[in-house]
Amino acid sequence: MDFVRKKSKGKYSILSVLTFLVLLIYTAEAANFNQIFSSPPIQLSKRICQNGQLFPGNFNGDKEMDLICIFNDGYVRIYLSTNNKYNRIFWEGESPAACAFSTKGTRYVADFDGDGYDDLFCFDAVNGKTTVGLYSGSEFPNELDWVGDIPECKGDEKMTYVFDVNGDGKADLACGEKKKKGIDMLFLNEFLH
Ligand SMILES: [Ca+2]
Ligand SMILES: [Ca+2]
Ligand SMILES: [Ca+2]
Repeated sequence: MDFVRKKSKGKYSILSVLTFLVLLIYTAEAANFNQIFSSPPIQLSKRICQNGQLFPGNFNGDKEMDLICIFNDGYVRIYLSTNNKYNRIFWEGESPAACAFSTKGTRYVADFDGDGYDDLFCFDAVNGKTTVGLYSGSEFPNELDWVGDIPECKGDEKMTYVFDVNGDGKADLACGEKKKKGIDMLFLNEFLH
């Protein structure tokens, strides 16, 4: 009996230790979670991009992400991140690369020439028309830098993705079919300065 009791005590103590460790892990995870957005929110002085489509992007080459707002008619506004605020319009104007030519066009904001400034890419899945407008560092020029046709990605059933596949600093294009939920084709960016 003594032997059984001793064994039983050992078993309970191991369980207690395990329970304690599990609780400790959960508590640590909860503490980490609470620290992510625990500060009070920063109130912006005005509403940004009302009725427009908003994207993060970098338009002055620093590490802070700026904002670009594109309206349906192709009008563009860029707000630089300054001390975690977006108080001032840095540049605004019309850009033919802002996807105003068709409501079916999908806009992407990424760096297509590798200069550290994000650019505009518009892909119209219906007619396959693809345009790129390169940001100069101070503005979007009033003309397109590239116009092309990518029939392989054309069609309402297709999905397009823009990201830098090979890490050369220039955004590439991937496409696939919506119903298969995956990509099956890559187009590498061959832009040369
Ligand atoms: Ca920036
Ligand atoms: Ca660029
Ligand atoms: Ca690339």
